[in-house]
Amino acid sequence: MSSGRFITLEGTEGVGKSTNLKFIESVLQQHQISYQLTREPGGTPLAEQVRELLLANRDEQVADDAELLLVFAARAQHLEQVIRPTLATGDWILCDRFTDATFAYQGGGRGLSKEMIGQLELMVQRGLQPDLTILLDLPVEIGLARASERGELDRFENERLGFFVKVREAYLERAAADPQRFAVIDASGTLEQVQQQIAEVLHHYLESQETASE
Ligand code: Z5A
Repeated sequence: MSSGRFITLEGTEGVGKSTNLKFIESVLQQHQISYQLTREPGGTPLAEQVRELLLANRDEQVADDAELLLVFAARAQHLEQVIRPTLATGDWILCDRFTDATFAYQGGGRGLSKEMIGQLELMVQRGLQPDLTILLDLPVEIGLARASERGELDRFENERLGFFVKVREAYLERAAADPQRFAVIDASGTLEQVQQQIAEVLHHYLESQETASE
């Protein structure tokens, strides 16, 4: 049985990831693709506990290196328990954030070195990469205004505008460096306009997979 495909969804605060994940699921279902929806940090009971540790507001300052290592600890567990076994059955993985978020938040936002993140990536992923990454892109001010409609803010959401500007730049830099894997979606339009773009990306990708398997 051939390996399943690994699709990730990324973006800064308020870009509409949760809203559009449901749309992506509906497209996969229309194509009768068997998939598992999961997220990072999280995706297993242990990794979800690490997520709680990472997102909680606390009086103690969290060291940037500690944050990075927690992210990768959760990822190692997620890969071992969910991502690799699922892909091995031929099912697809649809993952809400993955390592591009680490390069964007811990690399761009916190200023940690890309080389150090890359070393952890190699250790934990051993070469495994998403097959397709959909990056929802939006000016930070618009995203923060959208997100402000939500309730209490977590530790990341409490960051300042400049942090998210650097996160966005890091995402766009990664997308530019790997245009084969990334599809950058302009998320500033209406939901219908955004979903039209996502549908085009997915149809193109699904067609390419069908052609490859013929
Ligand atoms: N993190 C990290 O630091 N390092 C890592 O390696 C990883 C993660 C993996 C939790 O992620 C945090 O973990 C994250 C980075 C860090 N922190 N932040 N920020 P998360 O993915 O769980 O958190 P999130 O960014 O808050 O994701 P979300 O819940 O999916 O939010 P969203 O993108 O803002 O999506 P939304 O709730 O669907 O949309 C926001 C609002 O906009 C909502 O009211 C929608 O109705 C509205 N919306 C959506 N689309 C539109 C359009 N087109 N027009 C108008 N309004 C819209």
